[in-house]
Amino acid sequence: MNCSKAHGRWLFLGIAAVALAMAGPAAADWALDFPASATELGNKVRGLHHMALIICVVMGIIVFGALGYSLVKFRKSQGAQAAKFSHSTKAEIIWTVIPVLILVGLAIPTARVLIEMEDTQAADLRIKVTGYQWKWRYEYLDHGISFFSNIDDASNAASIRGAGLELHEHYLRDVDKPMVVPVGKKVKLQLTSNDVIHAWWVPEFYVKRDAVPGTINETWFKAEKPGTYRGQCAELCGRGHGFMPIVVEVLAQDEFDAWVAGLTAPAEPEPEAEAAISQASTAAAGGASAR
Ligand SMILES: [Cu+2]
Repeated sequence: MNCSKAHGRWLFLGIAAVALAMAGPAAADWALDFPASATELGNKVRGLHHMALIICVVMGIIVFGALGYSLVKFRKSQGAQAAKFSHSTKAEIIWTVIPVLILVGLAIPTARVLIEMEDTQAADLRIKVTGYQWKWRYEYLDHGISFFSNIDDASNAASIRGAGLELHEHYLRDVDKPMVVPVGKKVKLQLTSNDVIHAWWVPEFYVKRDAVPGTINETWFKAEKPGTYRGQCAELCGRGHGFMPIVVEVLAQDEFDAWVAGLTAPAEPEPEAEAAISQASTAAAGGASAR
């Protein structure tokens, strides 16, 4: 095979690879950046990431720019002569002090946000979150409410191979009973697991924490506006890992109170059941007096 033929083949393979990469459906809905945050703390985390990224990019441009400039400007073919010195106290001080200043500049705001992230004190609401293969259990420690949150029936039915069912908008991202919280309130989560390690993750809250058996991990969030927020288990936990979504419903305080009242109100007995009970107790009393 001659050289130009080999070049042609490589060129063709290169063009085909680029065309394939651009043609996929993923290219249509790609996006940059993290999701918009639904919490104030999430905004701080996002801002921190952006700040660090900008510093890294600026440093990269300066360092690689200087490197590239030196390689081109002082190349041997231009008659450049290498400097002969082996130590320079001035240069060493500069390249020690500048990185230290950059790192301290990054560390101070980072530590501030990390401390805030870990501060679960003074919460308005406490929820114990337990991971199960493959569902979540939410226990409202201040309200005596507890329930399992399973993947929704429609997703479950459609996920069966060959079912031929249409996939709905929130396929694999919907549950039968979501976690419900009030807006603008600090919600403390206490996470653990019943079996293997899971992780509770809602991207818009910027919260992702492992649920480990035998351990309680804590985290918190305070949603700023009502709405439905979705997440999923973020720790590979077995066959059904992709089938344990998380949905958090953020409601206004009065709606939340109504939701709590609906779950905690004692169930009224059915009229027939009531009649049957009173009949049974009359019969029991009669039986007792006859004895
Ligand atoms: Cu899991």
